[in-house]
Amino acid sequence: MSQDINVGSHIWVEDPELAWIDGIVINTNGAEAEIQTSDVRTVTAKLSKLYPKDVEAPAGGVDDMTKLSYLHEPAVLYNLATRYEINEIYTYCGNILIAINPFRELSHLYDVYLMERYKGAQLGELKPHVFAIADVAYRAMINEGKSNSIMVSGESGAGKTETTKMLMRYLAYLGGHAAAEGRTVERKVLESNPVLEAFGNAKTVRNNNSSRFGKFVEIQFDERGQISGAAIRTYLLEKSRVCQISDPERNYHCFYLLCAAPLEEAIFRVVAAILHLGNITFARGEEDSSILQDDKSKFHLQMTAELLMCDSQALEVALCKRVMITPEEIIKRSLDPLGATVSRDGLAKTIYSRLFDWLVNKINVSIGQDPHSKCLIGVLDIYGFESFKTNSFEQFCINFTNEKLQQHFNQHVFKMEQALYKSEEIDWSYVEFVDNQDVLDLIEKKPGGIISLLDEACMFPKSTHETFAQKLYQTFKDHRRFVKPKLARSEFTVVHYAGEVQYQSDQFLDKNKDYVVPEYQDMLSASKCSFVAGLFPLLPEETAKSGKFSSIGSRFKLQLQQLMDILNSTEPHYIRCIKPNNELKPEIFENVNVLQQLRSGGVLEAIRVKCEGFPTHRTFTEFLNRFATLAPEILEGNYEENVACKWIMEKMGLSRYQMGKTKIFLRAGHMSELDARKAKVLGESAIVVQKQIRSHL
Ligand code: AOV
Ligand code: MG
Repeated sequence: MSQDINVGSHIWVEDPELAWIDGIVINTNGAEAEIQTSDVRTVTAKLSKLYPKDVEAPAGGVDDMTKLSYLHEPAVLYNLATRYEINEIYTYCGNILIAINPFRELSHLYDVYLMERYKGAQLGELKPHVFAIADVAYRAMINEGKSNSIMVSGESGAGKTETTKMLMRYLAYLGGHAAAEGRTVERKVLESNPVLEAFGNAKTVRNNNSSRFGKFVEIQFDERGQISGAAIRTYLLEKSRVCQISDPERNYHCFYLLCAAPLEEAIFRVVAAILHLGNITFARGEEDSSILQDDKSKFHLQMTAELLMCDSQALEVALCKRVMITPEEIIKRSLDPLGATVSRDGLAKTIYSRLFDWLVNKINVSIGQDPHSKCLIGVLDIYGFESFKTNSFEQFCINFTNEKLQQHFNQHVFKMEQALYKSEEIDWSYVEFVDNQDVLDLIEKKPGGIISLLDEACMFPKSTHETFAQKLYQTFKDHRRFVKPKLARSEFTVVHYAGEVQYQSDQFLDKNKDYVVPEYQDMLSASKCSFVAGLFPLLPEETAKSGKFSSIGSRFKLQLQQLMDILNSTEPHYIRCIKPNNELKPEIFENVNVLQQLRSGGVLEAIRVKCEGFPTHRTFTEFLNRFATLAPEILEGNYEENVACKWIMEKMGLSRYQMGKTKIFLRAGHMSELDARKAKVLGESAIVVQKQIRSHL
């Protein structure tokens, strides 16, 4: 860039506070430049660190990054900031949509009138919008008979869940049953959102309505393109929140809803029981045993038992004692108050997660699946990358998920694009990008990855979190994505694609064990409330006895792999949500913060690939099937397919495309241009035919 920079040049220069600031070069010695910044300061910087500023850039920014005349980090950032200021929260980057959280109602953006306008419109014809992405996915599914998926990503509070709801509303609009009576499938799908949010969302420091579970909604369509069923899959609900919250965070919304308006219904019995359960406290009894602390605790125990319709005596024993089975005998060991508290929390978490799974299942049954559906659109709303002061097993799993999705994104945008160019032998110089396969290996490789080592530790009775951490330090001492923090005894750091995260391993072992204490299992499956008993179905004799360890981490890994398999069989679309500030307030756009998200989400790299590359490719046959009408003369002659494709492009005056071995590669904008021409030609010929018909009448 530096060769174009002289005295008088308008440039961007790095700034510690604003990330980038614009200015004019007032002096240069060939290696460095003196710059007057727009906030009237004089700074010096290396020429190689400066970027040219487009002085003719449109005042309101551009709606697609690929239209920027200078494509670099400051231009991208400035474009987003400019647009955000005038409430343009959506911007394309080729066919990726960037959505910046407005933190204010923009209801005019989502009304039915607008939905109607986006219906069938070409991408880029109207302003960038979530509806446009959903529309593209829907058309692609109809036209190509292939499943599509829309992946919404971004950090906590960036707007993923809100975006997902808009997508679902629009898809329901497109595939809805206009004149149907009663509650249609699409209504039920939409109505599932508030229920899931009540039980799966909570206030956190990052987001007042943070999803504490991952969600993949699979909307099934019939051959007429109407919604015929749906399935909601959920991932890893954060169970610990039921018993452990740090101010100012809150527990799941449903607990407060219950307090605000007590409801009869079996579900709320269970929610209320969990609340009472949490109020039971223990004091030290004889020797190392524990007893209920006071009359209040006795009352709460009584209430819990009543609500769960189980025996209060059995509940008390189950909380305070633990049955130990040794080869010789069965002993009942007393738990000390701390042990009893841990046991109480374990029970609360188990009941809550069973309740959540039950709800999801109930919703799925009520919506109904279409076993004949061949095409679906999947919408993925999964927890964003998290890095807190203390990060535990939950953050580990969440960040693992994000690594997986990042790889999918990388693979799609970068690897597949490049591999294709290469196999088609078209001219393409490689674009560097950060691959994260090494982090994934570190986490999930079998054997030897962190999850495997954690499972081993869980199965070995003598291990503690410290021995587990030591094992990690030993195994990964030379891994470039693993760091042992200074003086650490049980913490470890993973260098994720989006930054370093330090994990506290102390609860990893407990949290990885998926285990229901048999006493609880027996007590609850014997509940007189059929709903409660139903949450704890009797286990087959062997599984109950063997006490075999089942690992949450490994099961989650498997679930994630299944999700990736589904995603890999679809045509993906991406929406990158950005959180403009950490105050959760409108009109604040923090440059450094946004830039970090653009970098870590791979948006900047994707922009480069998209612009430099060829966003659309079609086999020669596909291309001719679609556009032969533009040059009917080629149907007469006996041309080779690639010659015919070239002919069409030249006839339309389009250049800078490339011919591969089997495919034609189009630049951004070519496809819509061709489609528009085709529509015009078809319109004209329809008029001719109509005229002919009329003349015969
Ligand atoms: P998240 O899903 O990405 O976080 P949400 O979708 O819950 O984030 O968005 C957080 C909040 O931002 C919402 O409650 C809204 O107040 C506001 N918001 C987001 N998008 C819009 C929009 N398009 N228009 C108006 N307000 C919006 V998490 O689930 O925490 O990762 O785990
Ligand atoms: Mg969310």
